[in-house]
Amino acid sequence: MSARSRLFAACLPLVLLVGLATPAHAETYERVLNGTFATGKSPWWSSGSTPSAVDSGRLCADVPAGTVNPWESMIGQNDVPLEAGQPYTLRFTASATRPVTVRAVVALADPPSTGTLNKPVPLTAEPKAFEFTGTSTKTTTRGQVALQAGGAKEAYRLCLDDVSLTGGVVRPGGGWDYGSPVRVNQLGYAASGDKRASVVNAATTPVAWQLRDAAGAVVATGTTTVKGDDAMSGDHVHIADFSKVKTVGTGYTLAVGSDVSEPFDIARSPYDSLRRDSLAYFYHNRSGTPIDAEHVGAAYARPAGHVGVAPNKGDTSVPCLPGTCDYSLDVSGGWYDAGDHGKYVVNGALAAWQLMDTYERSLRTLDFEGLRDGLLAIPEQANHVPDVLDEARWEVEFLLKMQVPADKPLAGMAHHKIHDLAWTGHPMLPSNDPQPRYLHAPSTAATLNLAAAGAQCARIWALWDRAFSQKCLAAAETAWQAANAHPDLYAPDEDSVGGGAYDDTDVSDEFSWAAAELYATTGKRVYLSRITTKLTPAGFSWKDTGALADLTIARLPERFPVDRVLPARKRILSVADGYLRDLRKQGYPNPSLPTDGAYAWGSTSATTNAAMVMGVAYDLSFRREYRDGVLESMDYLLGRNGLNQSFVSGYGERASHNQHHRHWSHQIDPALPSPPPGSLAGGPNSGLQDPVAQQNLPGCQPAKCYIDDIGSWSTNEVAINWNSSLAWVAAFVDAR
Ligand code: 9MR
Repeated sequence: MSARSRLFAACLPLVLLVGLATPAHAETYERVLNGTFATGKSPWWSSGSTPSAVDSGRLCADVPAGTVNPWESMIGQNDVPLEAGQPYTLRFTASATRPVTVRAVVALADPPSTGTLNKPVPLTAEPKAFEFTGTSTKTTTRGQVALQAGGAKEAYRLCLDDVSLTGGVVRPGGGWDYGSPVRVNQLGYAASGDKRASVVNAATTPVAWQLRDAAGAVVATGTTTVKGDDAMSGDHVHIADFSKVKTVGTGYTLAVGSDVSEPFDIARSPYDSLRRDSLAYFYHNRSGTPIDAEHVGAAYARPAGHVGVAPNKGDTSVPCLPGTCDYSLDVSGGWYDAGDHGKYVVNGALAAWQLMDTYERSLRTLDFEGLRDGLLAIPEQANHVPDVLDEARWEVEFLLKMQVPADKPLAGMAHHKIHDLAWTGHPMLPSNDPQPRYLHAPSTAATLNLAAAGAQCARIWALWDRAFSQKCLAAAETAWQAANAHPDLYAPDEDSVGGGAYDDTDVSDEFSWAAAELYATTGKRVYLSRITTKLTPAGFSWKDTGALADLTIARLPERFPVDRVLPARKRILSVADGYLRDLRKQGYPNPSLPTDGAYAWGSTSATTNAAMVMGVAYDLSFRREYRDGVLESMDYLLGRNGLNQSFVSGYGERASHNQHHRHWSHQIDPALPSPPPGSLAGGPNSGLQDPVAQQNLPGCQPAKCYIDDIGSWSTNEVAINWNSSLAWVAAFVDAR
């Protein structure tokens, strides 16, 4: 069940009540998106056999002859919410270039495809308006509105306009129930750390709280402090502080009146398994190798993806997108970026860098667990190299393959990305992906990120594998030179069919970060003057890497001039102070407080990246408040938030488990697994860029713009750069 269906099940009595009290058709909530095609085709689709496009403001489809069943040729829209027992009215205008009868259908998108209505629609060349009614027998977020045109004797053109489906009593964006108003870290609190809960409560004076053990006995009491209105969530919040309790135990709950939190632990090492699970994410998503049951268990084992075994085209010889170059490269391996099967150098280099930085931190802070061979269940678990490095190398090897060979035009640059020609549907195991895949044109940003990760790789691997280290260094320096020769090859934002764009038209930050890494590794003065960026409260992301220069300097102070080191340290402490202030002033402890009041795509990674900066500040200063800030950021991620939601699968009673992923697709195919433990959902995103978010979240407060539904790629995807950040922070909070 999706979170929303669970919610509907939970509020069924309420819905029924409202339903009974409401005369049929009293509510005219619109349930289809873009029914006039004013904003183009999306989110409408048509069957593979039935090409369609918007033509003079209508959606027109070329229906082929030769299909048998009505559903073999369709135009439709998915993710339409339906409520059991509610009447719906479907209206539309349609025409056909031959006199035909098609069917108008409102039904569940997935088997058993239970229907709300299924009516014959006689069409002629003259556009005609139709109206049908029906009652839904199911409550679902996965309804479908479609015209079924299969079975045509001769081909014709079908056009559709002004589609509307009205009905239901739950206001679009409404009907949410977030469970207990007492919000805790649903995994648990470190016995030695602060322990706070956020409580949604309208009272303007403190209220009493009780901490209960697993048997229900009260072990501590106190009163809240009133935090007041929380801008990002819209909640009126109190804070309950039970830091004084240090007794280790499981099954604690916090009660405020009759409101009781989800259960949680107080533990000496609550993050021991998250540290490993957040890193295991990467093996699960390796491309070009079978994922062995011996390492992941039978449910997650799968054949190698994209190795050239049909129906895959294989990444072993991938041609350039026509018109960009005229060769093919072996770009097998690496990690799939996210819920899709694309592989992107900009993002891959950042994720690999963050894993390698986790290693460098472990080395410098003598965190032996982080250096352990055998930390992870991966094929390299007994090769006498720290597993976190083995995992990062899997990606770095791929990044190196993306570099343009010396004898080709733009030699030394890195191809921006490789991905499918068209988006594939769900579910789709990597080994079943039938799409042609192409190398996209080289970009300066990809080249510089390769230079940065390559330089870091060279430094780190000098200790473990000299030949690989030298290979990384050569690639990094070549990339640097190539980027300087071609400083403005930007990846375009419109290149986002079949894969993400990762577009960026300002690469001054990438130059600076690459220069910092290259200087740290080589000590060559030419790089020093090219470090031009600073850490600011805006932090860093795949697009903005300038802040990473300061993190590299702080990581390796002995390699930089002191007049670079001192200001970098100062900035890190001051930005971390700002994150702490932002965390403390809010009702929920998120160190990332966007200045524009909107959460961006992947907002949980803004949280983990801010936590990483606080972690580095702790390493520089040993000031406990920074460590507390990182721990409290974990509280936010693991349930102490406006949604009472843990964004990490497998961690917490109300944890995300329907993240957008091509084969962790249990929500749509029970034979497939849910995301494995330790997979971070992108989280609240004010942009609502996908139809599921648009259907279920309009009008949401920024901190509540999230739905745990596989169709919501803009709020609920997973991605390597988000999990690499979670892995860094999980290692930090786990380390002694
Ligand atoms: O993380 C990316 C986010 O910052 C962008 O706003 C978004 C749209 O361009 O793309 C995100 O990255 C996605 C990528 O383009 C394709 N693979 C999945 C990534 C995570 O959603």
